[in-house]
Amino acid sequence: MRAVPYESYLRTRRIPHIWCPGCGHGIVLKAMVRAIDQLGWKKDEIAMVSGIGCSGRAPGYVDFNTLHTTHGRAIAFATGLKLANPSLKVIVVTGDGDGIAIGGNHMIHAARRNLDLNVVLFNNFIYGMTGGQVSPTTPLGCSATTAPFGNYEHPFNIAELVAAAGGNFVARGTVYQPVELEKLLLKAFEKKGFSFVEAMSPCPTAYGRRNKLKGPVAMMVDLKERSVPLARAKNLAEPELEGKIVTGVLLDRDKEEYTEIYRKLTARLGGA
Ligand SMILES: Cc1ncc(C[n+]2csc(CCOP(=O)(O)OP(=O)(O)O)c2C)c(N)n1
Ligand code: SF4
Repeated sequence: MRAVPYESYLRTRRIPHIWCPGCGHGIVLKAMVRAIDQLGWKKDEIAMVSGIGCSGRAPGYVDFNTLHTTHGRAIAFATGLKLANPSLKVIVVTGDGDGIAIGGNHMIHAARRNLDLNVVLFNNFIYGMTGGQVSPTTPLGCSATTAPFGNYEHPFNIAELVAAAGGNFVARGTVYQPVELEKLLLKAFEKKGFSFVEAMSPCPTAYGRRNKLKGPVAMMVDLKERSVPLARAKNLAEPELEGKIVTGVLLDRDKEEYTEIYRKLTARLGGA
């Protein structure tokens, strides 16, 4: 059988993966690997770092330099890695729990510093790995093991949070539109400075079953119906955007990158 072009990036001996049937995480990983393949990056120049969660398992399946760290600390490890070796292309894979609950402070400060990291957050609205607890993106009223009568907390709009914190690039895509997602990832990976892609990825097991979304296909249809490209969203009033997922490039700018500022400072002080 003919190998797909990006297959050399995969640790095929680790497959089958652990993700449930219908989980969106594999689609996000495939879009990432296809984007990397288009960029022609060599395996050894990439470091993929994750925390803990179903999303955090992604680096186990790719043949890059990989680091599976502790829950919420992927960005902290990635920061050290990037500062020690700025030539590495450092990609962080995280979940809505890992990246924006326990790891939220690392996220906003890495964005503020505009450190040259490529962060991909797999947003499935729930703590998938631990069986379905509320996360900071669980929609109001939705059911979770820790909210049996419905979630009574407002969720974060993660992409807007990160854009407000700093960084150079913020985008949002869904696994229902994998080609579009791949294009967004490609742009993010090419960007110097902090880039962030929020990839909406269904969790049929811990979120869908509990929220009357009857299976992976229904969850895909839900993503399709709720997605609105940014260009169209700009013509809609706020109430019309309630519950919608705005997709596309939400922020693209060119602030000076952190390791460059740092190197300039150390050079001025007579360091290496
Ligand atoms: C310090 C610490 N606290 C809690 C946990 C338990 N834990 C493991 S994964 C996880 C949540 C994962 O959710 P998310 O990051 O959204 O990823 P998903 O599994 O949904 O992809 C939690 C709470 C842990 N491993 N370490
Ligand atoms: S529990 Fe949810 S997030 Fe985890 S592998 Fe299964 S479907 Fe995916």
